[in-house]
Amino acid sequence: MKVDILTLFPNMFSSPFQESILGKAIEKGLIQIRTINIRDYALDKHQVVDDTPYGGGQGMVMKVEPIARAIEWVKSQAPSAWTIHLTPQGNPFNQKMAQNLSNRPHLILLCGRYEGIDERVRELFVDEEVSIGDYVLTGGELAAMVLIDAISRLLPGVLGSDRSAEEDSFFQSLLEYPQYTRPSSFRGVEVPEVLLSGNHSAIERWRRKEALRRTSKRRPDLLANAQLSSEDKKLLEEMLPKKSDG
Ligand code: 4GX
Repeated sequence: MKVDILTLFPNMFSSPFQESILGKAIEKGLIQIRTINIRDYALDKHQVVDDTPYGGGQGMVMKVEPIARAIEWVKSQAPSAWTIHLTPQGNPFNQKMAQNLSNRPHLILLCGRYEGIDERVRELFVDEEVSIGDYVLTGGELAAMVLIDAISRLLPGVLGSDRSAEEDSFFQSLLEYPQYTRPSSFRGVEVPEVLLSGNHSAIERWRRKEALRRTSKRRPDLLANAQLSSEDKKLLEEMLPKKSDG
């Protein structure tokens, strides 16, 4: 997958993409990321990219021409690239969107600053607006990184192959079950006995039940949309609330 990031702050992207899983994916060529400085596409000699809003009001608005020229430059190489604007006005980002976007060969991520971008950018060049949540960032850069991180781990070869299979089916749209590793006792808190039992079907059942417990307690909205088997419904019914779930 190719990703072009249009930003006024390309340096923000250097270290997150050098580390760990994302760094390896880039090294392996599974994902190609470029940053494009919108300022390089400004037309005047002072490379101005913002201006005061028509109608008055606070702050500055990103000018249409530099963004238009930057997008058109990318599109001249990749006409079918899909252009996303990161903004709190967009569709809320979720795993389903990450999955759909992971099938696109080329993304353009447009990161705005100030009070936003001239509306004509959206009208003429943007295919989709995406929000990573109901809070206000200082710019779209961190939101773009969130998208890239969530999408990259779904690309073939980025994680172990067995990982994605599990995610797809059984545990989709449930919260995760609790995890433990050694030691089996820490400051008087014991690892649940079943996990030490070696009884794999009992372990599976316990994990499913704990995932259901957490989801019903913390995110009942997710449970309403989950595909539950009759066994799941039985597990939910026999469940007593646990103190540790609040
Ligand atoms: N999920 N921001 C965009 C500039 C801006 C201001 C007003 C449009 C209108 C964000 C988010 C986010 C901060 C990116 C403001 N754009 N992006 N930026 N939440 O908060 O994606």
